[in-house]
Amino acid sequence: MPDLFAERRETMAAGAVLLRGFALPRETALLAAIEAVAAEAPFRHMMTPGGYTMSVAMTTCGSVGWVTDRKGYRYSPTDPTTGRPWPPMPICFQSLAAEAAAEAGYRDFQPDSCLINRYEPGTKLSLHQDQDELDMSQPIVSVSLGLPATFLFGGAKRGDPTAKYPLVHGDVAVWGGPSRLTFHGVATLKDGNHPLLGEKRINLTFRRALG
Ligand code: MD6
Ligand code: FE
Repeated sequence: MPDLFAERRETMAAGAVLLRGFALPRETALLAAIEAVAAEAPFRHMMTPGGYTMSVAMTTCGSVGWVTDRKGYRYSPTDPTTGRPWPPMPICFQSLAAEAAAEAGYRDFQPDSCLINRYEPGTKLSLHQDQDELDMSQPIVSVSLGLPATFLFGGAKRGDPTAKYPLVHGDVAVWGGPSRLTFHGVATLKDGNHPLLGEKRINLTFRRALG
């Protein structure tokens, strides 16, 4: 089969690619699914172990969800705000994640968790590594929706210089292998109004959290 996405693929680093516009054909289903998840497991601002409230609001679907509080970062099978299991991962999420991973060269990606991040103008995500997952051979698939953002992509050490990548509605980043533990973050979101999402950006990050 011809590689239809080749011309919209950008390599950020070994193992890390941007698939520009990959999620666009699915935007309607994705937005409906996000609303359904958030109706069951509302967005919340979690606290870091150091006692700071995160400016980015988060929720999850899948069998486990990433949570943080004064006790630390971990994956939890239940939503701490409701005590109930997280909503199941919608089929349109699973297929998007698996197809994007395959497009980037990672076969058989079966995420068990999708962290949903909601940014409003003025919010940001500080430089971090995603290191709470058990199987580091699995990639992360990250979907950007709504307002544009600047993705900060550093190196293996916190102090390494960071490259900046604009991420817009529909872009998908797939990130694994030698890049899996790269420090990264999102710069302060600028004001704006997206035709479908208004004054916000939503990011979905799919992970294989349990081995
Ligand atoms: C975001 N993304 O784009 C936050 N992590 O809102 C992440 O923290 C992230 O995009 C690991 C891999 C890809 C990502
Ligand atoms: Fe991350």
